Parts: sequence; C-alpha cells; structure tokens
Amino acid sequence: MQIPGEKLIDMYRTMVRIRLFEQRVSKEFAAGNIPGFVHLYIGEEASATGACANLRSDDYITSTHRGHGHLIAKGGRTDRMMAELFGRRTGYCNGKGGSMHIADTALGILGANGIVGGGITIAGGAALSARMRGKDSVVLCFLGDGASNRGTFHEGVNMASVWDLPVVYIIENNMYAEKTRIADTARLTNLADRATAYGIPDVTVDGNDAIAVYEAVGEAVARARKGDGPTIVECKTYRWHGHYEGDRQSYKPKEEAEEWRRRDPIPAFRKKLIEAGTFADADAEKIDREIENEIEQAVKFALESPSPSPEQTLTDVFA
Ligand SMILES: Cc1ncc(C[n+]2csc(CCOP(=O)(O)OP(=O)(O)O)c2C)c(N)n1
Ligand SMILES: [Mg+2]
Repeated sequence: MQIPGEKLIDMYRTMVRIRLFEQRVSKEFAAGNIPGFVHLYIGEEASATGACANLRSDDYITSTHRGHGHLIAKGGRTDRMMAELFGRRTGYCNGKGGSMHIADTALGILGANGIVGGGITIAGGAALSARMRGKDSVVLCFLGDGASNRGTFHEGVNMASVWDLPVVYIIENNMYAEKTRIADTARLTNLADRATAYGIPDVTVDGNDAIAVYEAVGEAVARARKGDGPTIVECKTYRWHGHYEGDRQSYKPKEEAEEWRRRDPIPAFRKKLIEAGTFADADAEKIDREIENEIEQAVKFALESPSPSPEQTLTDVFA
C-alpha cells in the first residue's frame, strides 16, 4: 500500500507528541504535581497512531485507563489534557475527572475509562447509534489483553458480530494485566483468535510497527464502513513503565524489558521515513522541537489555570 508522505509525517508527529506528553506526565507525577493515578502508554505509541490514522473526524474511539495515547491520536488537545491531569478548571472535565475520565465528544472521543473493558459495550452502542442515524462512521474500541478476558468482551463482540456493527476491536497486547502475565490467564498465543468464536475476521500485527497497524486497521475500518461488520486486530506491544507510575515492576524480567526497549517504535519509524526519502533528519528534528515546545506550553497552561472553586463542587454531577 502506498501511504502518502504527508500522512506518514503526521503519524511521526503523533507518536512524538504521545511520547513527550507521557514523559512529561511521568516527571510531573514524580514531582507531586499530579494527583491520583496515572497509567502511561510509553512504548505503545505505534498502535494508537497507526490505528487512528485511518479515522475521519466523524468516527469514534473508546479508550481505557491507559488512554492518553488514544486520545492524542484522535486529536485530543495536549493543553486541556495536561490541565485535567493537574486538576485544573481548564481541563477536559473541569479538573474533576483526571486521566481516566477524559473525553471530547466533539472529536468522537467517547472517553477514557477506569473500568477495565468499560469501552467495549459503549463502542457497540456508538456503532449502533451511527447506523440508526444513517451515518457510515466507525468505532475503534481500544482494550488491553487483560480486558479481553472479561465477560463484557464476549457479550460486546458477540452482539457486534450478530448485528454487523461497524466496530474494530484493537487488543493492545502488552503482555501484562497489572502484574499478571497474559500467558498465566489465557491459553491463546494470539488473542485475536478469539474472533473465531464470534465468526468474525481477525489479524495479529506487530503493534510497534505503525505502518503494519495502519494497514491492518485500515482494512478493518473499510470493511466496517461498508457494513460488513466488526474485526479484531491484535497489536503485540509492551509498556515500558509500570502498570501505574510508582509501580516498581519487579515482576518483569530485565532482559524482556531491555529487548522491547531496543524495539522502540519511534526511532524505527523515523529511520524508515528517512530511508524512504519522506523527510530528512533535520525535518524530524524540527518536528521534535515543535512538539517539545507544545508540551512545555501545555504544562504552562495547566500551571496558570485555576483549580475548581468550592462553588463548583456540585456542578457537573448527575443524579
Ligand atoms: C472491572 C475492573 N476490574 C479490575 C480493575 C483493576 N485493574 C485496573 S487496570 C487492570 C489491568 C488491565 O490490563 P489490560 O487490560 O491488559 O490493560 P493494560 O493495563 O495492560 O493496558 C486491572 C485489573 C478495574 N479497573 N476494573
Ligand atoms: Mg495489558
């Protein structure tokens, strides 16, 4: 498949934006500037980037507790996300939701989610709604290897299959659910094989290869848009940081972690683009500097924003 140069450069920009956002969040969390829990996506950038590069603005995503990468790849603003993490009024949820509640329905971002597997049935609902409104929008449903063990996965995927709903399930298999290896909780080598049970297509790809993810998800999106129903795409990848910031990761073999760090998706993608003549080293450097500046501005925006006032305690609360 011939991917336009502009698209590839945009994908590079997205991966760098996710990486630098997450690295800064890690630093600010360690400094005590971010309350609550944060789960970082560093190492998995190629998966959200390659997947979302197939979407139109009127398509949707559902996300997870490890959602910053998905939200950025769908166009989420880094300044409002950073402000949300800092608990500030300019954040996506007025500073009251934090990392796991960020949503931007205008961008088709139907929310990060603190409930493991929580996005699976929301994705089916959004897909059904799109169809009932006569739209050909599709929904990318991101979930983890651990989430694919949940009952909601069976119910959600089965219903989407039976009703030919336009959903693409993206299992980001980073090999761990909290501190438990997926090999200890599932017999399958490829989790995407679960598709057989629902009579739908599946594909397993190197989740650290943005182009492989782009192409696999692209085919699944095209199928969904035509009305041919859902697909499961499994992206094999690895999270570099702990399950949450502060997790010491004693359960991960050192060699395994080192091996995956050598398979860093970003330099590999950059090298590919330079070798193909898509851009030069200097262009990549320029993008890096622009994003560094963007993230710096996002932190400044967060720091200069007020916290929610006591009068706002009961606003945005539904009963
Ligand atoms: C319904 C539910 N059960 C358990 C938890 C606690 N929990 C939070 S993240 C997590 C592991 C999720 O693993 P996976 O789906 O592989 O996603 P990853 O963290 O690897 O991205 C668990 C068990 C939860 N938040 N929600
Ligand atoms: Mg996992």
